[in-house]
Formats: sequence, structure tokens, C-alpha cells
Amino acid sequence: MRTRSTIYNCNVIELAKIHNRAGNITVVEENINLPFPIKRIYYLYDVPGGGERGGHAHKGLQQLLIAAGGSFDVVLDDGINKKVVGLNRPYFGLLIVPGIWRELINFSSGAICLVLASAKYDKSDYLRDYDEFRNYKIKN
Ligand code: T46
Repeated sequence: MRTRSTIYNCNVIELAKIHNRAGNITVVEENINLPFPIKRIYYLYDVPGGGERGGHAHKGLQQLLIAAGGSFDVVLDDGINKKVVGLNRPYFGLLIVPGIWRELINFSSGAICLVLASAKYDKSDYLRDYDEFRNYKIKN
């Protein structure tokens, strides 16, 4: 039996920070600190300060969201519960499992949202209507 995904399956992962006097480096590697193979990387930038993105769910995609620069908040919603996760450090990643509605809000000016994704772009993987998402969650 499949278990319905909830916001409690979405966790913030602390990534190792390798520091020296020239600055920091953080590495993300599948099977080491990421539970899925990386098939696609994209990043959101030049979002106007205070701006918002998202407003959809994915049926199958898993993602790790990182505030590579600046900060933003992610509102996670499983159709029943909601939580807000603030991201503001490049060594924290928010793991989002399939079947979670997300909205990205409160972008700081110049923020960069780096996304590591488990699959290539597929328009049909998106649920972009909230009522459709709620119905999907009842059945899945
Ligand atoms: C997500 C959040 C965090 C492509 O053609 N290929 C791609 O791989 C992506 C991600 C997007 N697009 C096109 C589709 C739209 O015409 O880029 C346009 C903007 O995409 P969207 O409105 O989905 O952007 P966001 O910022 O609302 O959502 C994106 C991701 O789509 C989504 O997976 O979780 O970033």
C-alpha cells in the first residue's frame, strides 16, 4: 500500500560546509546527501524583492531547494497541513517529496533558488490548479 505524502516527509538537510580562508564550498552528491539521482538543475534568479514563485505541485518529481544566495520562504501544503520553511543559507537544502503544493514567497533582492531535481522537465508532471491538487491528494 502506498502512503500519501505529507509535509512531514519534507525535511531540511544540512549540507557539509568545507571552509578555508578563501571561503566556503558545499557539495551535494547523490546517495551521499541526496536520496535521488540528479537529472536536472535549474535556478531562479532576478526575482523582484518580495516576489513569489511556485503555486503548483509535482506528481513524481523530487527536489532539493537551496538558497544559493539571499533568502526566501517556502510554503508547503499537503492538502491538509501547511508549514513554512525559511531558507537563507547555502548549506541548507529543503527536500520536497512528490505530491506537495509549494509556494515560494518573500524573496530577498538578489536571491538565487537553486533546484536539484530527480527528473527532466515534464509539463504533465505539474498540478497547477489547487482544486485539482486537492482531488489528486484524495486519490493518491
Ligand atoms: C518548482 C519551482 C521551485 C522549462 O521549460 N523547463 C524547466 O525545467 C522549468 C523548471 C521550467 N520551464 C519553463 C516552464 C514555464 O514556462 O519555465 C517557465 C517558468 O516555470 P514555472 O512557472 O514552473 O516556474 P516556477 O518558478 O513557478 O517553478 C519552478 C519549477 O517549475 C518548479 O518545479 O518547484 O521552480
